[in-house]
Amino acid sequence: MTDPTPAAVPGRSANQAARADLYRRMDVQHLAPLWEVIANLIPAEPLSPCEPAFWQYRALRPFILESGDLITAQEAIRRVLVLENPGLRGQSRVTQSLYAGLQLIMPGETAPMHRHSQAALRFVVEGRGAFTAVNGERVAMQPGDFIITPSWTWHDHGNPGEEPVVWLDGLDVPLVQALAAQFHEIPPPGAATGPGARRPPAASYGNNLAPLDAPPPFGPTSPVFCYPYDRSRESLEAMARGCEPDASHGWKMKYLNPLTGGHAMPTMGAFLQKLPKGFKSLPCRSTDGAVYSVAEGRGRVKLGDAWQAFEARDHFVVPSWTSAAFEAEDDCVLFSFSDRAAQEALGLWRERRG
Ligand code: 1HN
Repeated sequence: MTDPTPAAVPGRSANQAARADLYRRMDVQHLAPLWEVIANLIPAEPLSPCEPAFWQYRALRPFILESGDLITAQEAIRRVLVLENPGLRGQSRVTQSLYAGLQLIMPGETAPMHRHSQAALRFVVEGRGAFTAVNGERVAMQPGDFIITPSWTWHDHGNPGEEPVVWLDGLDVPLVQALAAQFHEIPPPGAATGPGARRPPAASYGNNLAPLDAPPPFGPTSPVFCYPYDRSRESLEAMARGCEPDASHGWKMKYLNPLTGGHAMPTMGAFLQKLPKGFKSLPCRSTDGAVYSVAEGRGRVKLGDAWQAFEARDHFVVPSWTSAAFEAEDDCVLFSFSDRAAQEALGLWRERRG
């Protein structure tokens, strides 16, 4: 009787010992055998330690406010509670490629200016009266606004208002780290913001006009750095009046760079979608792990195998290639962001329905 398993092949164990000896001798030359690891390097489908996770805003809000009593925005630089993926603890990651956190700025505070090569996006969760400035140009932050801080632009935040203001930060920190392209700079003492050469303010791009012959002010990033919620909502409603909802995504729109028609940012895609009351989505998975912020409504999301109820201001993460399905109890509006822009640019993005 022959045993077909390789371990039973005559001479196998001697061969194994010779291999181990080879590995040991070549190790000093910093050489390793691919055949021992190749299956993990190219799995049949995306493989990631990132897990589905859910943050109920009602449960985490007291921690945000408590941090407001214990540390100032000046001292913290950025007072943020990081949404750490439970499968990636200690790494400040919400997915393999993305960072997410909830930032608090109290009335009267400012968060100091700096710039970095990592790009940031904001989605305002709670409160009015704060602003963020990009290269010295201020924009008011209202709940539901989507705001961009392009790579390597000077930015600071302030709250001259009367309420605590909280927003979701999304950054491409782990992606930039993987590429070892991290730079960070603070202004020299006493220096005013360095917006660099004079250029048209971002506000001049907000009405479907661009200065003739001017180069894009932020390279591949949208020159429009605030997408106010009321106008985004109007677009969603117009879409909903014009067509049937997609079976998986309802009515879903992406935030655009009007100069290119592509994603607003080169690394991250950001989206707003409406799920009508009673909607039950067809499950869907895609290669871009996404972070969601519930803007309006109540419903349920199926993350992998588990259903989770959500309401406005809750946050959750759908990892790469994890099936997600939605059920809307009311009309729901969901904001989300992911690394889809980078994946599409690299020809990697895939989606599978059902
Ligand atoms: C950052 O600069 C901000 O500018 C927020 O508001 C979160 C997380 C990691 C690194 C830099 C901000 C950040 C960050």
